[in-house]
Amino acid sequence: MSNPLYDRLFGCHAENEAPFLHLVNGETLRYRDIVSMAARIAGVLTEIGLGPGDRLAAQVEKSPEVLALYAACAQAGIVFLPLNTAYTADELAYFLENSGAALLVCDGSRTPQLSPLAQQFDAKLLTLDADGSGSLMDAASRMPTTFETMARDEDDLAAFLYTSGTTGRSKAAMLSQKNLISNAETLAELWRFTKDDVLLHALPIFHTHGLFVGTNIMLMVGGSMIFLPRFDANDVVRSMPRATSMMGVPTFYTRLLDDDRFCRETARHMRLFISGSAPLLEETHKRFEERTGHRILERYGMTETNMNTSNPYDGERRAGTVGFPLPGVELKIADPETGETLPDGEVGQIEVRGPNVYKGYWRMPEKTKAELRDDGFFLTGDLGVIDADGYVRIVGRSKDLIISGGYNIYPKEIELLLDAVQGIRESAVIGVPHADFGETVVGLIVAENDVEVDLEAVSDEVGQSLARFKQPRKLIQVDELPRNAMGKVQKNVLREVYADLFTG
Ligand code: MCA
Ligand code: AMP
Repeated sequence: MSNPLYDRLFGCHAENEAPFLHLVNGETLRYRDIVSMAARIAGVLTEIGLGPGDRLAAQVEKSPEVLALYAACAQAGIVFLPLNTAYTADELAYFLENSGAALLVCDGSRTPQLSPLAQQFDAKLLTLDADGSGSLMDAASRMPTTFETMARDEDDLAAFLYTSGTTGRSKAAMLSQKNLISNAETLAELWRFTKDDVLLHALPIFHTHGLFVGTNIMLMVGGSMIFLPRFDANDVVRSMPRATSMMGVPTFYTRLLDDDRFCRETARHMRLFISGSAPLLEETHKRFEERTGHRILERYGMTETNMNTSNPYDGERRAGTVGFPLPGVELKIADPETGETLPDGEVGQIEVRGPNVYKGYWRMPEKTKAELRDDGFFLTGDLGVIDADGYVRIVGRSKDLIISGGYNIYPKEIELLLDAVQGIRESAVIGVPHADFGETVVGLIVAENDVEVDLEAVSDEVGQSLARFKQPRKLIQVDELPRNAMGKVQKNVLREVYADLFTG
């Protein structure tokens, strides 16, 4: 029976003896090991009642078992919904309720907090710890190593990824099998990945970058990955001589450049360095080339679209640009107000269309309508321009978004929490330059009746329900917020005033 995603990424490796994952403890897992582990897990999932179209939410540390869980979902037709490990129980409650997940898989240490939530939202709960132990794998060990693959169509849903929004509510981007397959196929070819490649994998696997770009490409070509639990400069420098390629957010590259051990010799065997998820400074691009002789290949994507553009493999990798639209992807620059296409050289909103573009937001038809045109073009909220040679340059954002270390943070979500604190009249959250994370979060607050606010207490209060990476690094009390004639808060003014807070 056909199931394109499972067949292309996993089923084809059922007999493959080649290495798939090299772990920090020196162990190597072969492709066939992951495929049989996936079959056992799929057995567990169906036994407890999950079937095609059901959602499985997973908030778990990075481990080979998580990739097997992803494979199991594909094989059983279940929608895989990975969640950032930094999310708090409050954040989880929203995701469980909104997605209607039938099962939550979480780290054992979080069971006391998450078990009541799972009950509240009628989801079953199984555990999976970073070392692969827990109730999921216990049950899996009693299952057969084969599982009859569920028939699926390439238009069927494969995954949900939550992405926050300018209104403060997260939306689940629905990704089809085709979205994932088409993008991995295109990128593998464009970036010349083969089974001989060894990808240095230090990204999290709960986002597009680490899962659908890095991992899917390697699965598609049958290459292997040095699978690090997280980015740690020591481990990366030590492992790099055994790798051929790496994908990272700009913070990976600035951290490597800050490390004296990272030199030309470390990167001698490398074929390709790729950067994305946030803007790579031209200065970083230049310093990296000076240090290693390699020009980083920058690309541009989104949760809703996977990858849209890439600098060329051969040809000039132009610093400060995200390259050309991928084969099969249409990209235009449009007037943000009228939607009319603008001539090359003019700044406007980037819109994209292609097999990579998602199916809409789960149970949010109005939000889908606002961002996905009837003709299939998706409004990215990024402002860009196409230069005379066809390179796309991202020059800003029409959406109010902060990107810190590759994680997206929507100010609105934090402002709503700050505004709800007793004694706070209003707030504005902005991103300011930060040497390590690119941007970081600053909150400006105005008190009721000009009373002096206990900023530490406010920070603790909002911290209860916000993942650490979203929490303002600094809160500042101000008398008032600057506004334009329409009464709208002028965040650009605030960004200028506080520009040097972390870099000055
Ligand atoms: C960790 N912290 C952060 C971040 N990460 N704070 C702000 N921004 C972050 N990104 C917090 C920690 O909780 C900790 O808090 C403190 O900062 C310092 O932690 P540190 O050990 O330095 O952090 P780390 O564990 O080394 O992580 C930094 C990192 C990591 C390596 C940059 O955030 C990372 O791997 N980012 C990649 C994200 C990613 O994959 N994005 C792709 C999204 P405290 O000490 O106070 O407790 S997909 C996407 O964007 C699109 C589709 C695309 O185009 O790819
Ligand atoms: P996400 O919501 O995590 O999918 O983040 C997508 C956003 O990340 C895009 O809309 C861009 O604003 C940003 N982004 C991704 N890649 C790049 C890049 N190479 N340069 C600048 N911004 C990027």
